[in-house]
Amino acid sequence: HVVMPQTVSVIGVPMTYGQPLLGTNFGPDMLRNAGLHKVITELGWCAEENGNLEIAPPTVNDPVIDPDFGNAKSSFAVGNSIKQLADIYEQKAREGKFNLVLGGDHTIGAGSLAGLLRVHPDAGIIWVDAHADINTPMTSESGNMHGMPISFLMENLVDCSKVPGFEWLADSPKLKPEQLVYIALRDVDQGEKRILRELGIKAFCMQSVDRYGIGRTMEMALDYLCAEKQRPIHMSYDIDAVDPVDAPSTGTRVRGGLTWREANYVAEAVAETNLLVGLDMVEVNPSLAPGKGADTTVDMALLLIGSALGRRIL
Ligand code: HAR
Ligand code: MN
Ligand code: MN
Ligand code: MN
Repeated sequence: HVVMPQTVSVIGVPMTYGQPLLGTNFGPDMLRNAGLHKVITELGWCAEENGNLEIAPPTVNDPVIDPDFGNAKSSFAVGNSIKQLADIYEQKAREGKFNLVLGGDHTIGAGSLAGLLRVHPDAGIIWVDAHADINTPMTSESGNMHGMPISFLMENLVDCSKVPGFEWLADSPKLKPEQLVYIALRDVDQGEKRILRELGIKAFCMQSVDRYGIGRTMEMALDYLCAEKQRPIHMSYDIDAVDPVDAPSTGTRVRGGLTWREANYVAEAVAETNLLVGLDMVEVNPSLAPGKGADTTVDMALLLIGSALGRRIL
């Protein structure tokens, strides 16, 4: 019963407070200036441009998390900003539009998922990333919130009412472990490994790509989410899933990532399901490899967006 939407709703979220490096805030405009709308319309979609959400910076007067509940840097600024994303994602999904969310750091994934789950509580999530982004404020060693967005959306993992800025998420629809699958993991913290194991979350790490190839890996991932019943899918694509050779301008590079073709194949395979209702493209930080490195990274991100929107080689 799921029909591919015809309009792509573009939402820029220039969030950078979920990690320590400035520059991820330029991601949305870099992608637009590099021809995002042309990519969308040439594939036969209508593009609806919503501009960038207003991201209020942290201030010294912001409430901070009680250390008894862990560390979550700038949670007040991050949480209040991504609440706006949850609301607009929900609205556009109800209108039957495809949500294309441009980051910004990966904290914005929590906003997309919150909005998505209000409309499609049974949606499937494909998280493509070098990292698992499922630290809680208690398990995180860095306190950087871009390493935490999934934990805030999981059932019974984080008490959001204890995290300033995230109170609104406390009574929001949550994810069950079986709704989530990872692709391309290769840098997972000890605490995260424990969470993945205890919750039984399905993860296809780079070793799976080595062993089975990307074709079989994606077949297994999509079967896991959709073999029993078709469900809407949201893909959250962290550009650092791609090998630093093809995506150098990002904050936490990890060697041994997806090749150019593997990265595109992930998006192509998901597009072929005709179940995709939303995509985050995050962690593009043009400031980190100015010039050629930034151009390469933006180009990669645009290609992945096109692949996810159904571009075919033949
Ligand atoms: N796991 C580490 C932490 O929590 C690093 C997270 C790095 N994050 C991202 N997100 N780029 O995928 O700090
Ligand atoms: Mn990430
Ligand atoms: Mn439905
Ligand atoms: Mn990452």
